[in-house]
Amino acid sequence: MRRFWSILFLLVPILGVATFVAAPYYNIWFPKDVSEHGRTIDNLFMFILWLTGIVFVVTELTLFWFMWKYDERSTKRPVKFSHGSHALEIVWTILPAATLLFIAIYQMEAWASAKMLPPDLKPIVEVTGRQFNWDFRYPGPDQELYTEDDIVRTDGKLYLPVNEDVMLRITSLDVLHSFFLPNLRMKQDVVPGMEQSMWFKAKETGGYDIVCAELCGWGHYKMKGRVYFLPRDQYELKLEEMRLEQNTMRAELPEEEDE
Ligand SMILES: [Cu+2]
Repeated sequence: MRRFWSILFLLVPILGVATFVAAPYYNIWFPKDVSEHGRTIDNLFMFILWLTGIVFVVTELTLFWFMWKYDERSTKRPVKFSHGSHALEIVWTILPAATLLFIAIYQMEAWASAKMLPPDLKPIVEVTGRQFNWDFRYPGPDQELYTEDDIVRTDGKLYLPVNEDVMLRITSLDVLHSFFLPNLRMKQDVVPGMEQSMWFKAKETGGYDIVCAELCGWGHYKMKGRVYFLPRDQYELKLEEMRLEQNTMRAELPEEEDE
């Protein structure tokens, strides 16, 4: 029991690092990146992870070493109190400040590529978050949103063209949500009363998760969807299929009776 606490504290960096090393092998690491700009985001993440990881390990090892060396039972010398050191305080203020400033400058390009330079495109889908679903509105054949021929879907499936810059318009009907596409490394807060945009280019076809990343009420956990990236021709076929489906449903609605 003598060295119990120092050993226990040593386990923190060991298990902490082991978790990160093992995570990719147990498939609890990042999902596959299928976007054009995702690599920039991942590189930035890894850079910050290494930086903070090294600081974490060094701090934890120092803590362990102090606990081990100054164990109260093996050290009989009385404790000496210090009233601080100006030099030390300046060092531990400037070092983190300089590091944070460096990260702030270093990340600017990644942020700009993802959020600051929208392509000159019209939104091809409007995404609406509501408790607890993602609704999608596509422009119909006239290519204009908010017209008679819009296609509105509430089944949580979003269809987009692959290998093309895509612009989305994102709104909320009720509370704060966050439109998160993990495989595209994209996340956008959705604020009621505001209109947000999101743009990206997917490099691979397939179906990927859509999640809500903002606790938005009791059903937050089930506010999920899927985004499907299709080649241009299949995407257009899908739009046409959804349009016909919508027309059929509208035709089947009972006629309003005149009084
Ligand atoms: Cu939500």
